Amino acid sequence: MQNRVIMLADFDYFFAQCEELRNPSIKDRPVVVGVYSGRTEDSGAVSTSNYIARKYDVKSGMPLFLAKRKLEGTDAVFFRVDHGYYDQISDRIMEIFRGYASSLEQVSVDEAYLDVTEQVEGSFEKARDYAQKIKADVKNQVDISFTIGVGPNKLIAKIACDSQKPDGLTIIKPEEAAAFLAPLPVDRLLGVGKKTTARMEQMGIKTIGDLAKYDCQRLIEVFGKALGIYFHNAANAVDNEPVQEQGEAESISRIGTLKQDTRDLAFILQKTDELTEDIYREVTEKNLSFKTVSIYMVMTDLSSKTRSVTLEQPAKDKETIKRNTRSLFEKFLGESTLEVRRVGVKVSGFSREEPRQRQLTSFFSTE
Ligand code: DCP
Ligand code: CA
Ligand code: CA
Repeated sequence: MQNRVIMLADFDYFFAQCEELRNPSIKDRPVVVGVYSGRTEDSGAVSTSNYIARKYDVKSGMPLFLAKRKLEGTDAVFFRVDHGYYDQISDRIMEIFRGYASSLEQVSVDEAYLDVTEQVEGSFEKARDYAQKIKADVKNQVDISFTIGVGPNKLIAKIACDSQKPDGLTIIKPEEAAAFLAPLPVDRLLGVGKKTTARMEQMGIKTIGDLAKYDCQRLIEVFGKALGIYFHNAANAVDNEPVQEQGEAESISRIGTLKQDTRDLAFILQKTDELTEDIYREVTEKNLSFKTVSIYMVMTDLSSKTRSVTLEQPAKDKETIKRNTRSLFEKFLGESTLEVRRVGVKVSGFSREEPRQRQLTSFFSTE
């Protein structure tokens, strides 16, 4: 088998970068995104922060009051998490990635594996240019930066990606992989937590290199067959897991910026009809029916809103999207006095239409 070329892309300081994207003037200030519990003004935890805030020792998971204290005297800005908005940005980038890979496996809102073996003809030299091209394309279209790790498998791509952030690009060729892993502590491997680290330390195993040389039979005795073999292979940079789609997309959406801020329904619908054309194309390609239509808007004061309607029957036609988008906007404009700056349309609640004929055939086929 030809060697594989696998990439892991991980968006830089993602939630905070999204906030910078819609408020460009804050880019050179410390930015903190928090989950506010609502008990008191400052109770809650830091979700993430930009790299300027990290210089002040602000970390994910830290209580917000502590982050505030560390940033005292600076012009830091704090935001409340807005998952709807981050998902929209993420969806747009994943859609771009899809065009660059034979298969795409999204692992979280800000991470995806791309199998690009065919696209770069198995060459790690070509992979460097290819990765730069993907970065530039996303920068151009969405204006978000991210870090890429490239390796012969998912394991190496992931560890390569973690080794230099932000806006990094680390390429580990197959012949370099074992030496790259060797000096790292064992807990850098997926599945090696606190307990396993302690147990391995008792056995004299500290680094991945130690683990690679350790007798595989003995590992199986201590950790069981499956885990023992996995540790042995992983430490030796062996990982044959394919890059796999994680099932169907849960929604298809598009957003766009209006030429000017407005409350004019016709002007808004002109834009959403454009977005709908695009959504409809994808829905048709994937042969999906949807049960929910949603609209999304960012107002002049940069607050964002969504509204949804659930259909009585699953639908798959363009008119249903347009008609529901229209009535959602009509209703929304009646409730708000602000002007609209960006708009989005989303369909979700998918089912896949399978012709009856085919269901029967596959039922009777035995291969
Ligand atoms: N996140 C969170 N709470 C945490 C860790 C992360 O809410 N304890 C959220 C916010 C992050 C997003 O998940 O933006 C992605 O997590 P990452 O670990 O990839 O961290 P970032 O993208 O923020 O930063 P980095 O540049 O280090 O990847
Ligand atoms: Ca990230
Ligand atoms: Ca991540």
